[in-house]
Parts: sequence; C-alpha cells; structure tokens
Amino acid sequence: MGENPNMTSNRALRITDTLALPTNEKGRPSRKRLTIPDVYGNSDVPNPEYIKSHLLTEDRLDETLALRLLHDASEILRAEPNVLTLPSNITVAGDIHGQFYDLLTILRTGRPHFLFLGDNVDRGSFGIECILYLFALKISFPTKYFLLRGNHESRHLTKHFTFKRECLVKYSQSVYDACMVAFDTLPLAAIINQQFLCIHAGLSPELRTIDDLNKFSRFKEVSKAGMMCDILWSDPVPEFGQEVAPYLYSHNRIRGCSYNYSYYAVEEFLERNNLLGIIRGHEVQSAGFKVYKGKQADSYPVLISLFSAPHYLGKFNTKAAVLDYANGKIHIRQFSSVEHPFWLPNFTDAFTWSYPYMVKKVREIILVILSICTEEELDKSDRASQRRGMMEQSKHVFTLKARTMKRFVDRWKKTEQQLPCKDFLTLNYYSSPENNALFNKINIINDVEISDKIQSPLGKTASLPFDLQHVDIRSSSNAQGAAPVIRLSHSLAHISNGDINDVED
Ligand SMILES: [Mn+2]
Repeated sequence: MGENPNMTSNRALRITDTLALPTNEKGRPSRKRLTIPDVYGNSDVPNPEYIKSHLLTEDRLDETLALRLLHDASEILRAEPNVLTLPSNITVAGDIHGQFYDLLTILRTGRPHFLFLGDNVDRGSFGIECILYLFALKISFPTKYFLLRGNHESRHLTKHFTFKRECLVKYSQSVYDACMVAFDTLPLAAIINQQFLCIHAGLSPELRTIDDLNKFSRFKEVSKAGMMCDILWSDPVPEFGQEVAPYLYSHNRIRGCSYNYSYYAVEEFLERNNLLGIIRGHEVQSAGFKVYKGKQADSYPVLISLFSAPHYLGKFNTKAAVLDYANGKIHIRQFSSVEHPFWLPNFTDAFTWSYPYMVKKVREIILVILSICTEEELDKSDRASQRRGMMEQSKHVFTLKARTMKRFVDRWKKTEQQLPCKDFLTLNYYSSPENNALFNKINIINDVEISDKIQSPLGKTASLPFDLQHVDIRSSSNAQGAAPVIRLSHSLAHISNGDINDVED
C-alpha cells in the first residue's frame, strides 16, 4: 500500500461494538437522529454499521454527526495524493448516482479493497446517504476503501441536478457546503497493481504522463477546461477501435465540453506510461459495463467502462456492474437493482406535489356547480325575468351572477395557459397533452436561463416526470459563449434503440 504513508492505519478496526443500536421496529424509521456519541462512542472512528442500519430505514443523522463525518473523511482524503497507488485484489465500482440501496449490494461482496470511480451523488434520491456511509467506511478503514472524484462531485453539477436540493431537504446548507469542501479533497486517479489507470472519465490532450496528474493542486472546484476538466468529463470516441484513420482527440459534442479520445490516444498513452489499460466510469451502459478493443486478441482490453447504478434513473432497464481484479484476472460482476423507498420528483412533499391537481379539480367542481343552465336557458331566463315581478327578479340576479362567475372561470383558464407561473409549472406534474406542451416549453426556458447565467458545461436531463417528453439541454462551455444547444428526446431515442451509451451521467 503506497497510497499514503501518513494514513492513519492504526485508526482502522478500532470500532466500538458495545453501543446499542437505536431500535427500529421492522425497518420503520425510528425518527431518532443518530448523534456523535451514538456512532463514535469513546473511539475516534465511527461505527459504519450503526450508520448503515440507521440510513437503511430512511432515518437521518444529527447535523453535528454529519458534519463530523464529512470533516473527518476530508482530512484523510486531503492527505492522499492526486494519484493513488493501489494493490491488486480490489473491486472497482463505477457511478453510484445516489442509489444507496444498490451501493449496499456492491459492498456486500467484493475484494479486500474497494475503489469508487466517482459520481456517487446526483440523479438518485439517496446521494447524501451514499456519501455519509462511504465516508464513514473511509474513516474507519482508510486503506480498504478508496474514492475518486467524478464530475458530479462539484458545486456546479450538484446545484443543477438533485444533490443540493436533497441536502437542503434532508439536512441543511451547512451539510451541503461541507460536502462540497470534502469533494474538493477527493483524489483524481488511481493506478492498480502498476497496470491499470482508474479515472472517472478518461484522458486529456494535456495528460502525457501519470506524473502530470500529480503536478497541480486538486483542492478546488472542478475546472471548466484543461486537464482537471478533461479527466472528469471526457469520453471515448463513438467509433473507438474502429477509427477509419488514426487521430487522437475530437471535440466532445455530447457533453458540450472536453474531448473524445480515440483508440490511438489510449494506446499511445498506455505505451508511454507502461500500463495495460484504463478503467473508467462516467457513461451509463445497458449491461453495466463495456469492454473496448484490446491491442491483440489475447491481451487485456485497453479500455473498460463501468456503471454501477442499476435501473438508472428508475426508468432505464439497465444492469450495473463492478470489476474485480485479482491474480492477474479481471472479473466483471453484474447486478440488478433492489427495491428502494420512493421520493417524489425534486424531493417535493406530497401536499405540494398534489396542489396543482387540487386546483384543477376544485376549479372544475366550481364550474359544474355554477353551470346550472345553458347559454340558451340563460337568455330565456333573462327574457322571462323581464316580464315577471319582484320574485322573478331575484332569479335574474342569480343567473347574472352565475354568468359572471362562468366568464371569470373561463378567463382564469385562459390566463393560466397564457401566463406561465413558474411555481405552478414546476409543480405541474400531471400529464395531459396541453400541460405537457406547457411544461416542456417553460422547462426549456428556465434551463437555458440558468445555463447561460453560469456558463456551465453541463447538460440537464434529470428531474422531469417520467411520463413527460425527455428534454435535454446542453449549453456550450466555450469562452466565446456560443448559444446553448437544445436537443429533444435524446435519451429516450437511444433507449428505444436499446442503445443508451450516449446518455449523460
Ligand atoms: Mn460522470
């Protein structure tokens, strides 16, 4: 283990096992927030098992405990180099994306060491659970569990996808801020057994030797260009291994930033650095993994993609996979998703989510109550009332009121369609042709405004209700400030072809 001589290996295994677990009746939430004494006891390391069983029932941690875990883990991570040196006999996992219950599947088996390639948060509803538990494991067993940074371990993506909102709903701004500080300390790459480079996304034109990765300070937000951006954002070219003519890099149009690297770029890099292959995550795979061309028929593949979030986004029928490497052999282990608790889109509570339904139904009820007669009947009623006496006059007044009310409701209906109210629309999840059109229209406008404002190299594909058309917005990250590119139905088009390799993650 050469990753960090200063690592506090003496801290490992000193787990207090005398503390009583808070009682959870048949897996129901105890509603008790675990505290520092509950988890740390008299030790300087937490007991991850207490944390796991508590989080499993959707219970939460006391804020001081969450902050302590984030702080303690980031201190250990900060002491690690940019590039970890790891041994063989290891399990490598790709993107987890907030799927805490599937993360537990990975951890249940596996090798004596674990390496996570990044993107543990966003998309799924349990990103903070993933981080708190993985960090508890890191603090307790710093030479067993290793974490790399993904492009989603950053301020600008967690803000635009789900993780920030999740932290604010489940915890607080302080916990989110502490997560961001901790993410800045995550190492960027690992070399396994002096043979394989493990990295979240891939190569960069600026990356010539492994030493290049250790030459800069990583303790900052992910940059929007340059090597730190590339290794967390790049992808292999779509025609990887079947390039007609040799070339190294092309612009990554799908991501809107960074590059696509070719087979030749990988081959050249591996030869220069005397490595066998690259293991990376970053792209969803229908089988959970993708093995790319090897140098020769019997050699190791030069590139392997892993994706460890099964049933991705709750709608893609995808498997997940991890890679076991031991005794010079690579084993890919596939796994399927397990059941998990359900969260409404955007962590909305049930009352807020159902508010638009209520407004619609109450409006319809009022309309039905007030529509006591047709327009013709109203006209007849008008003429009749003019010929009758005082008793009839009161009926006339009522019909006038009814007519006014109907006009008011009709006008309200039109106004609602013409003037998009953001609050209403973000809650407007119910599906009908006119509402879908309205929702999509407004969603595009909002996303472009946000993307323009921060000039972020991100694409936003999450958080739309499943039954709505998938809207995929990608804004260009280049300094010239090119107009954002709006592409419709990108992901769904691919899934319908059984090809989801292109879906951003
Ligand atoms: Mn990624």
